[in-house]
Amino acid sequence: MKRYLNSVFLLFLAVLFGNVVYGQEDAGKTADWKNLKYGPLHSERRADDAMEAFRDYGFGQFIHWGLYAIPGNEWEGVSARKGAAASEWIRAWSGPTKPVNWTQTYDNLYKQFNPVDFDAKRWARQAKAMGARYLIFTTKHHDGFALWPTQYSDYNSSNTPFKRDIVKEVVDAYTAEGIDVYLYFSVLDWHHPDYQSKNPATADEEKKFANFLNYTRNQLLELLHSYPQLKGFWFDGTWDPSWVNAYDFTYKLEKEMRNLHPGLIIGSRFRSDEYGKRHFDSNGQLLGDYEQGWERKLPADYSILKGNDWDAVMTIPPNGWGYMKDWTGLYTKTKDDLLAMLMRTVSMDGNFVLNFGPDGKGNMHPGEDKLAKEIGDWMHINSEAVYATHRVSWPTLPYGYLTRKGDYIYLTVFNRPINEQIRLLVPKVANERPQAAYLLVDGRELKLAHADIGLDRDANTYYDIQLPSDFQSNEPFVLKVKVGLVEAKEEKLMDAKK
Ligand code: FHN
Repeated sequence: MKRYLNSVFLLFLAVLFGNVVYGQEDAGKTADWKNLKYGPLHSERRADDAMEAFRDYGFGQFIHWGLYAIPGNEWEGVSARKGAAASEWIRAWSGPTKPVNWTQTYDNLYKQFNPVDFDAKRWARQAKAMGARYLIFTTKHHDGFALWPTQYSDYNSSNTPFKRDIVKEVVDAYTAEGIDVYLYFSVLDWHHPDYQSKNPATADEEKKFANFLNYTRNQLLELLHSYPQLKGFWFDGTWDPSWVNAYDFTYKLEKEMRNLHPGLIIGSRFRSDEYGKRHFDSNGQLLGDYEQGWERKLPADYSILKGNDWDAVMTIPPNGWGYMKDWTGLYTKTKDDLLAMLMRTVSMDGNFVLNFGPDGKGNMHPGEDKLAKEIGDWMHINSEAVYATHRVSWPTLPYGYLTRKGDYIYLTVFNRPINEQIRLLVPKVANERPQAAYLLVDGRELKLAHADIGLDRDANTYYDIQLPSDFQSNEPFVLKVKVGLVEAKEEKLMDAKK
């Protein structure tokens, strides 16, 4: 009898433990894919034109603009660096440096919002010259201030001295330049009275948060209706328990938006599954069309990405997406830093998105103008190695990054070898081999030799490209290699018997 009671008790513990862990954390135990009600809306990798265009961008521009541009990460000579997590978080300034009545001051900034230098066409021309193929633009950041005349909140650009519909001017100007537009939308909304971070716990909280969810849906459908040129949403501020637990609502809203706007592209930040999993559901499936997990950092290697589409969004200062007036004392990335990040990203089938934070008058930071020019000059010569290229399944090389388009493989060289010889590692199992090599910048053909070195047990065979001594460059340069089906078997000297 005692043994029977023991086994019942143990079974009870197992059930209790299983429910607690599985139900709340599902730590270690993953849901059965077939049983997930709120997993991905599509399990297949999208192959439609809109998604193929997304994969071909390579390089994009992010713009964070809003009321936070007015202070520019400081106020009346006091820097917010020690008090705000980032320049666009300045409303949440805290600690000893926080100005008196700061939140009230911030919430009245809209009364002085009048970016008289704002010219979306000028921004779009600059982005075009820089080589950006798409734009992610902030319609509303965490402070809840909308840059379009939304009918669902008075806290918007039409109720400022500026009055204009900024989102429309940006969408129109960039679209006219042939740059696709994605709209950034923060779910997190510090201004809306019914927003709450924690999961609603009372009937009143549930009623209020339901009202907030409805407001969010209304604004998103309004954006889809008002700016039909948009290609996708870039969601943010979706980490709070209140939104994470609204998985039934967000699942249905994603479905509704996709039905209203065929081809719409939504990343992995929008919603969670019913176990609170974000970006990837409880079975490791990507939630959304591409992974939005890389912000101010890049994956160490391709395997981490599991073959998913992805983007990497990057600030020029270490952090801070909104305008920062003062860059002194900060390491701000150079053109070569950013080009290395760009080529590393596209070599792993991602899109690299560089952030700009215009000031309160509508001008880019001078440091941003300088980088836009420098990057644009480089892209003007080398963008063939970026646009519509994809990952090469050859071993990575110490010299730089490999990308591929059709029968050409590009090597963007950042580390020029002392011996002036670039050695390509070509997997022996590959059915194609290098046939010719060129210097992209001037098209000259380079000496290419198959370095067939005897009894190597290597999985790869080697091809050497000789760099011309009369070609010197103080910036990254691109080698363009024609590849073709494996050449006829070369006459091999008889190897000495083993
Ligand atoms: O909190 C935001 C932040 O302000 C900024 O918008 C970045 C951009 O990707 N997203 C959030 C931080 O992950």
